This record gives sequence, C-alpha cells and structure tokens, in this order.
Amino acid sequence: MATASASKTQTIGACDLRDWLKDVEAAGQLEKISGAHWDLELGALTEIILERMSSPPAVMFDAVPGYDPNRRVLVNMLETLERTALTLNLATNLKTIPLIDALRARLRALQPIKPNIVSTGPVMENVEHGDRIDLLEFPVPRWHEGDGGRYLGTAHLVITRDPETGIENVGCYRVMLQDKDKVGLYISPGKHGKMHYEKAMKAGKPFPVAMVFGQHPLLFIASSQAVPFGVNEYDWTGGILGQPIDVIEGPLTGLHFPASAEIAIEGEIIPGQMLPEGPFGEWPGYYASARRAEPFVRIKALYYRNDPIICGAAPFKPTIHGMYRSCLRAATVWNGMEQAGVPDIRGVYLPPPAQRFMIVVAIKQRYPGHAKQAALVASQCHAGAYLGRYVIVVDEDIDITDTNEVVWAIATRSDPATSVDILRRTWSGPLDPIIEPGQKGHNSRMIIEAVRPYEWRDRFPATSAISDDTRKKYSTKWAKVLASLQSRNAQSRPRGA
Ligand SMILES: Cc1cc2nc3c(=O)[nH]c(=O)nc-3n(C[C@H](O)[C@H](O)[C@H](O)COP(=O)(O)O)c2cc1C
Ligand SMILES: [Mn+2]
Repeated sequence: MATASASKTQTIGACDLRDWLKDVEAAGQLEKISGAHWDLELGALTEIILERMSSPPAVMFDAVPGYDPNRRVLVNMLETLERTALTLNLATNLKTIPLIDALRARLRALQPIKPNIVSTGPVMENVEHGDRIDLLEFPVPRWHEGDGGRYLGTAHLVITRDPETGIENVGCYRVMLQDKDKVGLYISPGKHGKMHYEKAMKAGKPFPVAMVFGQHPLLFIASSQAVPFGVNEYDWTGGILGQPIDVIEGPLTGLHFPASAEIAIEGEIIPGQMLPEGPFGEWPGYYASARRAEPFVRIKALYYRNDPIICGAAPFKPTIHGMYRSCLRAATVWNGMEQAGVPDIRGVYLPPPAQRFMIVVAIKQRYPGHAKQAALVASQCHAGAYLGRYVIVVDEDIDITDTNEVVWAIATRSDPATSVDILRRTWSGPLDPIIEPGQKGHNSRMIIEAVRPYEWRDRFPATSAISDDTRKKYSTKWAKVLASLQSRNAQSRPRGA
C-alpha cells in the first residue's frame, strides 16, 4: 500500500465524494469489483475482504447484475487509519494514539462554519417526481443473510428539522427499502432525529425528511458520530475542513443537502403510518432487536448525479472492522474526561471488537484514587455512558492499542477482590445483546483498576522486558539481520484465512 506523505491532507473544495475518491485512488487504496450481485454477494465479499486484509482497501462495486453498470456501491471508506486521517483533514502518517490525540485537539478547538447555500449542484443532474421515482433502479444491497430487507442507508444522512425551534439535524439512522418510493427508517431513543419526529407526531403533523445516500465520508462521520447537541452537523463539517461546504435548499421541504450529494430524496412521514422494518445486523455483531413496525418516508422527489454512487458502511462482526469508530469515540471520551478534570491521561482506546463495550484508559498515577476517578468518569461522561460494559485503567507503560498488553495488565496488576467495582442500572439500549428482550434499557458496568497499586507502586515487581533504550541500541546495531529475518517471516498477518 502506498504511503502518503506526512503533510498530505485531502482536497477540500466542495466536500465532494469524487474528489475524495481521486485522493484515495492516488494513494493506491481504491479497488474495483465488477459483477457482484446486490443480494448477499456484495455484502459477503465486503466481509471476506475485511476478514482477510489487515489494511483493507476502499472497494467500488460496479456492474451489479440487472442494473445500470455505472450505478455503483462504495464500501470500506474509513477502514484504515490512513483514510480516516485523510478524511478528517489530519496528517496521514500518525499512529493510533497520536491520531486520536490530534483528533481530540481538533475537536476541542473546532469553530463551526455555516454552509454556503447554493442554487444548484451536481446532485440536480437528474430530477424525478411522482411515478418516475424508482429506488428499485439502484443496486441496493441486502448486506447480511438474516437482514429483513435491502438497506439503502448505512453510511448516509437523514436531515430533519425540529418542528418547534426550526433547528436542523443531520443523523445516520438506518434506511430500508420498502418500495420504489418508500423507505423505512429506524431511529433509536434519544437521537436528535427521534426527538424531532416525536414532536411532529405529537402535533399530528406530516414530518418532512430529506436523505442523502452517497456523500463525502466526512459528512458520514458528522452524521454518525455524536456531534454535540445544538451543533449542526454541516457547520461541524465546515469547522473540520476550515471552510464552508456547499448545500442546496430542498425545493419541497426547505431541508438542506450537500450540492455534491450522489443521491438525495425529499419526502415526509405521515403520523400513524408504519411498516415492518428490520431486522438488520447491528454493530455489536448481532440481531438484538427484532422486526417491528417503524415509520417510513414517502418520497416526493428524487435527485441524483450521473452514475451515482451509494455509500455503504453496513456493520459486520466487529472483530473484523470498525477501528475508525473506536478512534472517534476514544477522542470524544478523552475530551470528556479531561473536561471533567481528570489529569495525566496518556491515552484512551476502545478495542475495536468491543467498540463502546470496553474503554481502556492509560494514566500516569498522581494521587490515591486517581485510577478510580478516571474509570468512573470514563464510564459516565457523556461520550462513554451509553452502551458501555467494561472500563479498564492501566499505567502509562501499557500500549492500550495492543490487546495483549491490556490483557497482561489485567492479569498481573488487578486483584479481583480489591480492583473491581460494579455500577448498576447504567444507560443501555435496544442493541445490547446480553439484556433479555423486554428488559432492555439498563445494564451494568465493571471497572477494573489494572494499575500498580498506588500505595506500594514503587515496590511493585519490576518488569523483565527490555527497556526502550536497550531495544533501540540493539535493534539499531542488528538492523540488517533483523530486517532480513522479518522479510523471510510472514509479510502480513491475514485474519480469518
Ligand atoms: C453505520 C452506522 C449506522 C447507524 N445506524 C443507526 C440507526 O439505524 N439508528 C440510530 O438511531 N442510530 C444509528 N447510528 C448511530 C447514530 O448515527 C449516531 O448516534 C449519531 O450521532 C446520531 O446523530 P444525532 O446525534 O444527530 O441524533 C448509526 C451509526 C453508524 C456509524
Ligand atoms: Mn445531531
């Protein structure tokens, strides 16, 4: 894989997916697969690629049988650290914790920039109304075997407006094809779009909705990763880029969507009308919530670029992907902990297989109770509170991005009788696999202090591992021999082969 230079950042301009694709292609990270079927084949190939490759490329599927060959599906946009950094306008040569640290600095200093409202853009190259609207003409995948439908929205934007305040929100809430002009959506409790929806239903009014399927992946990050309440996701995106993005005001709803969107729709939800939705393979790697009645949007206008691209980020079992989500979440938990006054945090990480269910924090212990404070705050600050399970605090010598190191710390620096606490009745939700159906809502947390006990930390057994200085000295001296040993060893460590 090509390595981008330290200073390489993306082409910003109009925040256009096609510019992003050019950058990714130039870095040698875009592959094309022609002829995979929308029904399971495309999803299965995506999963197999993620299983087998430690640095999975972005993959563009075209020539989907039965469809216009130029109507495409793009997957794995953010599945490497380098593409995540490129998308977030950060240097692309950073390792995991420095990247998280750079991201949190960017988030802390972020000044939202309002979008430019423009009269037209590429998304208006094709405009359809009424009977001419047909989403069945797009190669929408059925991603996993147990899915109850074809999911058009897995890496997309759902734009809604608060019926009382008029404030707009952009969220990523899964969208299932119901019919050629109907899409179902599932929004979980507490999400901004859900609050807007509930207000409109209470008032008994049709609820206008716009959606975008296919856009610059930074907009997907904005729609899917806790932009704070009260901050508009387009303004946030502008803040990350350092310049406004271009949006169009939807002619029917007045809701805004990016001028360079690949596909956009405008429509409305009618109070009281529901259709079966789900199930859908969710990010924990399960079907924890069943098929049930959910609202749907009746589409009144469809807009799309020539040769449109659907972006997909269906969740697969998190043992094979999702590092970017770990990094983004880690940055917001770290900032939340710092804002709550926890000093000397050296790193925060969420092991990708566990995602939000496990937060690992490294600290330089400064006072008695520092580790406990870090653990409690990590588990309950806003970014860490929802759907967590385990919080592990380790000393600063542990590499928290290496699961082996974390397991070693737990195994050797925690004593179950004295290092563990359980919090009860904490914030969970419908996706929590271990909570019984009908009981979902609360769960519990375990916090583990896997640190040298503060009172006798200076007498804690020294580790037998070589010091950084010794490692450096001999790895420099024997560099050639070591390099040749390494080259004769496995080139990469394939996963799931
Ligand atoms: C790939 C992906 C799919 C998601 N699907 C859903 C979903 O179906 N329903 C939901 O409520 N949240 C879903 N989320 C989480 C929300 O997008 C996320 O909580 C976001 O912050 C919501 O925006 P809001 O804070 O403006 O409500 C998804 C996130 C990702 C990354
Ligand atoms: Mn929001």
